[in-house]
Parts: sequence; structure tokens; C-alpha cells
Amino acid sequence: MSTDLLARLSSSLVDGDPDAVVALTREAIATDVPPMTIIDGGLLAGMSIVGEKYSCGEYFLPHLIVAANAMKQAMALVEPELRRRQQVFESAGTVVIGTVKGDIHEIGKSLVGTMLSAHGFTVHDLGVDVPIERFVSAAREHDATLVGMSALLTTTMGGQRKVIEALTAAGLRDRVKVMVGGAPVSERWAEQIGADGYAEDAVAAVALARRLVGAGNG
Ligand code: B12
Repeated sequence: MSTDLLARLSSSLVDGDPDAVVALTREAIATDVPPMTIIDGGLLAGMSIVGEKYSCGEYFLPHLIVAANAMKQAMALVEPELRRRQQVFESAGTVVIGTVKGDIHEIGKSLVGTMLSAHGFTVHDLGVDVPIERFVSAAREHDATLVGMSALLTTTMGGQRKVIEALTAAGLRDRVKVMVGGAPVSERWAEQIGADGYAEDAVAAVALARRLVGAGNG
């Protein structure tokens, strides 16, 4: 019964059991549950509970990481199914994300990227130590709706401003929203450098991204 299977899939994500998430996703595909139903009724349902638990302090970062990785593994199984059935998986928006030049901290940036991808965004992760021009060329190449920049060092956060300036100089700033994050970054900093938003963690980043692309829920 697909409803029971989806409930178990959602619970396994909430319980942080990646093996069960993968096994139940495979079972759902094998029993012909439509891919979008697997995503909405199982994976995203579980992920939103994880997000709520994190926001209210019941869950901590490790729970988020485990769930996000499990979701990523499950999405890798579901996405080919979506394509096979020629269902168009409507992306919530296209995000180019990376850690700015001179900075090799990747955990937070990757978590934000994974969470965005888990919530329907198409994510191009440029990695760490990303040169200014690379953000600009990737935004153009992928026709990005959003550029996300991470900086964990006070010495590298200025790179976020430089990327915004470069996006403006390249004539892309009107087309792309910019969000920034990282431990030393703040709402105030985002305003100072002319970013469109700041989020303190990956859950808030998803809400912010949705708000910036006009998908609500932010
Ligand atoms: C792990 C770590 C490292 C690892 C990184 C490994 C890796 N693969 O990423 C290593 C050991 C390599 C490292 C190196 C260094 N580190 Co370090 N590092 C840390 C540490 C302990 C944790 C960072 C982390 O991963 N946190 C967990 C993640 C999940 O949290 P997060 O990154 O903040 O991300 C969340 C939010 O910020 C937000 N977010 C993040 N990015 C984005 C992007 C967007 C768009 C949005 C919306 C949101 C968002 O959402 C994320 C998820 O919830 C921090 C301490 C700290 N409290 O931050 C120091 C810290 C950042 N490091 C520090 C320093 C000084 C260094 C070094 C210079 C040390 C040295 N002398 O070599 C080097 C710099 C190397 C370089 N050039 O980048 C300092 C920075 C001080 C400062 N203010 O500048 C810190 C604060 C430690 C300290 N208290 O002194 N580091």
C-alpha cells in the first residue's frame, strides 16, 4: 500500500536511517509509485519534519546532515525515473553556489546546496576557493536565478561584495538574486554589500531561496 510505504519513507528520513531511506525509495520505484509522489509524499514530507525539529531545537546539525545526505541518495534514484517517465521535474529555480576565493570551508556550503537540491532547486556547486569570475561565468552559463556565496573567514567575506560588483558589471545583477551566508556573515553585512538576503543556516537558506524566487514559504 503506497500510503504506508510513503509514511515509512518519511519516518526513515526523520529517524536518520539512510539505508532504510534508500531501500524504501527502491521499493517505491519497484512498486510503481509515481516519482513525484515519492518526492512529495515521502522525501519532502520527511525533510520538512526534520527542518521543523531542527528549527525548534529538538534536532541538531548532525541530524540535518544525515537526513540531507539520505535525501540526496534517494533523489539520485528517483531523478532517472522522472526522466524515464518524461515527467518534467519543475525546478524551483537554478542556484549557483560556492565558497568564495581564499576560503576552503565547505561543510556549510555543501549542506546548503544539498538542502536546496532536496527542496527542488537545480544546484550547481562550484566548490571552494571559487574565483570571482567563476561565479559570474557560472551564473551566465546556467542562467541562474540565484547565486549563493559562503564565507567562513573575516578575511574572505569581502569576496562576496566583489562577486556582487562583478555580477553588476557583467549586467547580470537584475536577473539574479544573491544570498550570502557563513559564520561571520550577518543580515547587516548582507545589506551593506547589496545582497538580497542572508540566512544563518541551511533550513533558513531554503526558506530564503524560496522567498527570493517568489515561491513563497519564506
Ligand atoms: C571545520 C573548520 C575548518 C576546516 C574546514 C574543513 C572543510 N572541509 O570544510 C579546516 C580545518 C580546513 C579549517 C581551516 C581553517 N580555518 Co576553520 N573552521 C572550521 C570550524 C571548526 C567549523 C566550520 C564548519 O564546518 N561548521 C559547520 C557548518 C555546517 O556551519 P557553517 O559553515 O557556519 O554553515 C552554516 C551557516 O553558516 C550557513 N551557511 C554557510 N554557507 C552559506 C551560504 C549561503 C549562501 C547561505 C544562505 C548560508 C550559508 O548555513 C550552514 C549550514 O547550517 C570553524 C568554527 C566555526 N564555529 O565556524 C572554524 C573557523 C571558521 N576557521 C577559522 C580559521 C581561522 C581557519 C584557518 C585560517 C586556520 C588556519 N590557521 O589555517 C583555516 C583557513 C583555511 C582557508 N583558507 O579557508 C576561524 C575563522 C575566524 C575568522 N573569523 O576569520 C573559525 C571561526 C575558528 C575560530 N573560532 O577561530 N577550518
